[in-house]
Amino acid sequence: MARAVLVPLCLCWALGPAAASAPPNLLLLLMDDMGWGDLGAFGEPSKETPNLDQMASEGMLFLDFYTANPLCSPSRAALLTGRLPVRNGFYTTNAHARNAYTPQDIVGGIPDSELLLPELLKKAGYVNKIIGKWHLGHRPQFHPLKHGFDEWFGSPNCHFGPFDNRALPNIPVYRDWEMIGRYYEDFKIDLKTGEANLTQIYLQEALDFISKQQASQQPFFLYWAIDATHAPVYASKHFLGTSQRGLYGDAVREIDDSIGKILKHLQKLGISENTFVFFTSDNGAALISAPKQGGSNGRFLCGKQTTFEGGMREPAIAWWPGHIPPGGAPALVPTAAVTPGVFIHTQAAFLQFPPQLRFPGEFTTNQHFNIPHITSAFWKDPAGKKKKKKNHILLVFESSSSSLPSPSSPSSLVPAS
Ligand SMILES: [Ca+2]
Repeated sequence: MARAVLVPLCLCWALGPAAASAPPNLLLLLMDDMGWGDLGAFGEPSKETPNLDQMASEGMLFLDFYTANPLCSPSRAALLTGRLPVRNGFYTTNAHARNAYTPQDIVGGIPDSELLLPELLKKAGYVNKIIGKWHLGHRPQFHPLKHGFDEWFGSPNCHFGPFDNRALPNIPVYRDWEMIGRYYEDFKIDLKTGEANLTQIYLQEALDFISKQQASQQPFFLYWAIDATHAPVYASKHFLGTSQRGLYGDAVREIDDSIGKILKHLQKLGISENTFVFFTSDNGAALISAPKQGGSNGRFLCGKQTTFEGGMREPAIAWWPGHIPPGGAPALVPTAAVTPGVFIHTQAAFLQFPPQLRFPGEFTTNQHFNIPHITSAFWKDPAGKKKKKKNHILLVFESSSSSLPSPSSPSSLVPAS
C-alpha cells in the first residue's frame, strides 16, 4: 500500500466551484490535551467558548472524531503523515513511552522516509507555517523546515520542562532555523500564577502570516499547534481569573478568544470562503493533571495516555463559509484523515475497523463503547479512583441514562448568541 494514501472521503462535499479554480488555504487549529467535553458546543456547562461554539454552529461539528494515539507526539505524527504511529515511528511501549514523545534525552524523530502533509502541499504551491509545538524530534534532521514547512515559530518540545534544571537546558524556542530563546527565560511562564503571554504571541504570529499570504496571493497551510491547555496550563494576564473553571478554563477562554480573532481576520481580509479551517485536539484531557491543570472529557472514560474514549475521542469542528453547510455531523473520522486540500489523508487500516469495533449506534443507544485497551499507564476507574500501572486488556461498555446530543441535531448544543 502506498505509504501516504490520499482518499477523497467524506470531506469532499466541501469541494465547490471556487475550490476547483483556486486552491483553498488550510488552517489547522490543533489544541494540546483539550478534551471532548471542554467546549460549550460539546456540552461543557459553563459555556465559555462562544467563538468556537459559533464556529461549530456555522460549520460542522464532529461528535465521533478520533485521534490515532492518546499522546502528543504519535498523535501529531499520525496527523501530519496520515499513518498509524506504529508505522511512522512514533509509538508507545508498555516499558516506557519510547519514541512516543521527544524530551531532550530522546534522540529520535520523524524519519525522512515519511511524507508529511506540508511536503505534499509544497508541491502544490502552498506556503506552510507551523506555529507552536512540533514534537516530532528536536535534533537538526527533524527540524520542521526539513519536513515541508517554510516557516516556524515555536518549540520542538512541550513547554512543561525541564525548567531551571541543572542537568538539562530549558526548552528552546525557534523562529525558522534560529533558536531565539528558551521557555522560562526569554519566554516567561509563571508556574505559581499560570501567567504567560504565549497564546497572544502565537495569535499575532497567525494573524501576521495570514495577512502576508493574503497580500502575496499565495495559498497557505497554517498549522497552529498551541499548547496553553497542556500542564503547566497558562493564560495571559487579561484572562487570568476570568473563568468559572479555574486556570484551565482561563486558558480555554483565551484560546477561544484567539480563534475568534483569527476567523474574523479571515473574514476581514475576504478570504474566509477560500480557507478551510479545522479545529481539534491531539489527545484527550489529562486526568493526571486534573482538576486544576486538566480539562474535561465529558462523559467519557479516562483520558490522555489511555485508549479509552476519554483519551482518543476529540472535539472537532470544520468551518468553511460557503462550502460547508452549517449544522452537519458526519460519522466516525480519525484525526489522521484530515485535509490536504480537503482531501482526506488517511490510512486505510484505521478506517477498516470491523463493524463491531465501531461506535455502536452513534449516540442512539445508552451504551458507550470503549476501544479494547492495552495499557500500562496511570488511569482512573469510572469512580475516579486512581489505578496503578499494569498491563491488561480491557473491553468496557459504560452504561448511562443521561442524554447525549444527536448527530442529526448538533446545532441544538450551540448556545444562542
Ligand atoms: Ca497532548
